Amino acid sequence: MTSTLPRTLTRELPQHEGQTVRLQGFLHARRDLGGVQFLVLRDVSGLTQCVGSGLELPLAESSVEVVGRVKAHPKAPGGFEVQVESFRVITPAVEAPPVEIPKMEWNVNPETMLDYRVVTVRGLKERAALKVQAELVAAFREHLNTEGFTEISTPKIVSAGAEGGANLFPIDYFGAPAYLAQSPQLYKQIMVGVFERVYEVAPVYRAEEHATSRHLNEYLSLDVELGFIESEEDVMALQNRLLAAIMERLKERCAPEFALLGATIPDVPAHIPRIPLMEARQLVTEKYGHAVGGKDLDPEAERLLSQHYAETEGSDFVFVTKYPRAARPFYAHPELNADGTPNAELTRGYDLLFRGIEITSGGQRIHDHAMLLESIAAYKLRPESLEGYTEVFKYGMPPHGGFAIGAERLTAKLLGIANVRYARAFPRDRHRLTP
Ligand code: AMO
Repeated sequence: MTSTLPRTLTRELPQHEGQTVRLQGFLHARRDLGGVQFLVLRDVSGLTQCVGSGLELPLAESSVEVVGRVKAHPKAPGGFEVQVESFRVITPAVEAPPVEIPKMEWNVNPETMLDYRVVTVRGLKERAALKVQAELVAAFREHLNTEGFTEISTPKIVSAGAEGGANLFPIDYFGAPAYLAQSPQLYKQIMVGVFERVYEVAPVYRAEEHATSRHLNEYLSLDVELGFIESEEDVMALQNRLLAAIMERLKERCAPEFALLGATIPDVPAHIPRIPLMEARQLVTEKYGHAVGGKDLDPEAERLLSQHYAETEGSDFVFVTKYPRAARPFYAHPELNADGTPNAELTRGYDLLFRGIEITSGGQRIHDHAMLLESIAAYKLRPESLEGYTEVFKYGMPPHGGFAIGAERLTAKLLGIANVRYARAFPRDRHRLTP
């Protein structure tokens, strides 16, 4: 009674050699060779080659069911083939897909790939990138849970920006002005007063007008904040442990995805190298002759600094520390002078570079109420617009800090994907609101 067989997944075939199994999935590819038909069924766990004859095959991407015997076959994907005993169309495709999924090549005609994303996202490489990101997020949660963190959920409709700058999306909130949240920054700090150690996994919104390979208008922010710290060193040490745990889990669970994309999982050094921003700018200029513009590192400087640490210390990661006040938001804690007074120029803010690109900003935050109000004034922000936030600093907020990882940037760099848009299922960019 084949219909009562439980569903078998492609990855389980080796356990069923010689037995009859029932597979369900999508018709990935089909070929007719003089009366013998080959069909490739794609399920969540991989591809199964099935062989039959006299079958009426539907259009590609139809969902189908195959009942058949499992036979070892060294040339088939996964080393097993299924000899079809019965074949059934579950839901037929009513049109041929606009792109042939098995022939799709990564980043070939990227706009078409994104226009037809509802189908192209089924591609093996496309879904591998999203699978790796899902595991990465799971590892993020898992590790932070073991360190006593609590997951929070903060508003995405807000009354003021958190990061400064003009990249806010305005919305109409029942006639009142509001914005899509740029970052959970202010709320995650407030929640340190509740749980001491918190994290959030949620999309954030940035109205960046420019189209680059590293900017999205909606991206997944992996946010962390922890209280009772001594300095930003505690925050960097946590991020170091977290990254090691994430890479461990990816090694355990995503080897096939990395192999498919020809990418390698980095080793995370026990102590990721650190360099103050000012020294980093100098190093890049002296060693590579690159004059760094602005107050931060420009993309070329990030690439060169990463190259330096890969070559000299074998590290794919480097923390750039002690950011100048001019390159940090109002909430960044000042660096302290030897006598304990606040330094007017430098902060305890840092960035983390990974394989040539910034994947994180973080640091210690101001927790002293008076110092925070002074900083808001110095940045010429309207204190009334931040009252809901500054209020909490009247009530014993401990020294705290945290960071945010851009999930798409980390995923893209891990997998050698050239544009962050391919590290998101349905990217939003300047010209793309659908699908
Ligand atoms: P920041 O604005 O630097 O810091 O953002 C943190 C990280 O988010 C990623 N990122 C982006 N990814 C894709 N598209 C974008 N437009 C984009 N903008 C930023 C980057 C970046 O390093 N509140 C602070 C974090 C903190 O201090 O905790 C913040 O949001 O990987």
